[in-house]
Amino acid sequence: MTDIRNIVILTGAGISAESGIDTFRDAGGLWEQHKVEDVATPEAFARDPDLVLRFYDMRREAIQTKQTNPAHEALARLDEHWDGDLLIVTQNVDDLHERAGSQIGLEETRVLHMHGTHLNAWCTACDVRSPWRTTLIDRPACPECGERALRPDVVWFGEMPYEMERIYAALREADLFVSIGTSGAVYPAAGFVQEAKALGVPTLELNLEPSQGSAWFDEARHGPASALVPQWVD
Ligand code: BJW
Repeated sequence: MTDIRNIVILTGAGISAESGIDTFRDAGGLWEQHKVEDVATPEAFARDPDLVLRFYDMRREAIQTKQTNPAHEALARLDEHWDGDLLIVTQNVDDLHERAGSQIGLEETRVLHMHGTHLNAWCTACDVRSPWRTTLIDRPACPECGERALRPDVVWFGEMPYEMERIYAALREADLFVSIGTSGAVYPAAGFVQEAKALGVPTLELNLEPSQGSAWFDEARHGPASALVPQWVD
C-alpha cells in the first residue's frame, strides 16, 4: 500500500457475521425471518409500531451480548497506525467497530454509521437523539421533551442515509476503496464502487462470496472476513 494515503472502507453485515450477529440476506438471515416491508420502512412503523419496536429491541439486546472478531480488530489496528485519512463507513447498526477500538470521540470520527446505530433512540416529536438504554416497546419518554415518541435511530428503506456528503467527499479524495461483507443489494451504499471507479479510485472487495457488485471491483478476494481482513491489513 505504498502510494496510498487516503482509504475509504465500506462495511456491511458480513463483517459482524462471525461475531454471531445475523446478516440480512444470507440463508437464515433476518429477512428470512421477517418481511423487510413489515419492519424496516417508515410505513411499517406507522402501521404497526409494536412489531417494529419489538424487532429492534430484540436486535439491540442480541447485539449487546456479542463480541468483536478479528476483522473488526484488524481495522482498528489499521485505524491506530494509519497516517493518512481513513474513513470506515459502516452500514451496520452494531457498535463492534467502536468496541474493537476504531476511533470515536474525535472531532472527526473515523467510523460513520450511514444506516444509524442501535445506541441511540430518535424522538419523532422533538427530533433529538438520546442514548437508547431500555426497551422501546415500553414507550419510555424522550429525555429532552418528555413525549413518548421514540423510535430506533436507524435508516429504513425510503429514508435518506446519514452523512452522504461526507462519504462522497471522502470518496473524491480516496486512493483506495475497500468493501467488506456487504451484498451490494442496497443503494446508495451499493453504488459507492461505481462512484469510486468513475473517479479512478482502485477498488477491492473482501466478501464471503461474490457480491451483486463484484464485477465492478478491480480485485475481489473471497472468504470469511475474520481471515481476509487481517491478511489485507497486516
Ligand atoms: C460475509 C460473511 C463473513 C456473510 N465474512 N462476508 C437506486 C439508487 C438509490 C436508491 C435506490 C435505488 N434503487 C432502490 C433504491 C431504494 C433503496 C434500495 O436500495 N432498495 C434496494 C432493495 C434496491 N434504498 C433506500 O431506500 C435507501 N435510501 C435512499 O436510497 O435514499 C435516497 C437516496 C438516493 C440517492 C443517494 C442518496 C439517497 C435507504 C436504505 C436503508 C437500508 N436499511 C437497512 C436497515 C437498517 C437498520 C437495521 O439494521 O435494521 O440497512 S436494510 C439492511 O440492508 C441494512 C443493511 O445495512 C443493508 C445492507 O445489507 P448488508 O450489510 O449488505 O447485508 P446482507 O445480508 O445483504 O449481506 C451480507 C454479505 O456478507 C453477503 O454478501 C455475504 O456473502 C457476506 N458474508 N458472512 C465475509 N463471515
